[in-house]
Amino acid sequence: MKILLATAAVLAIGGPALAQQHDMGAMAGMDMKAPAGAQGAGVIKALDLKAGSVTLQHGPIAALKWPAMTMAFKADPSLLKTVKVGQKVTFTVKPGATPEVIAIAPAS
Ligand SMILES: [Cu+2]
Repeated sequence: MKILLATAAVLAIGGPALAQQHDMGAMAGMDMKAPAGAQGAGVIKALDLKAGSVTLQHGPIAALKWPAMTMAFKADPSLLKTVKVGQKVTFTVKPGATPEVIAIAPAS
């Protein structure tokens, strides 16, 4: 009987511990993706869904050491269907030779 109780206790502890490990694995995956994007906020000045570009008047992006400016970014046209010119947005930039907006959403 004592052995059965001990086994039950191990299983009870083991359940949440395994769940925690799983969460930590997911977080590790997110950490690996983090350097690929920097968060910014700004206003949409122009959209070109055919060319796949968005012009943003954005605030400073500390993670990239960018000052505030107005510039055009590459963006997947499907991302740009959810926003419009004049709208305040938050966005994620993947820096590079041609900086790309990889996520964009109306600012709440
Ligand atoms: Cu810029």
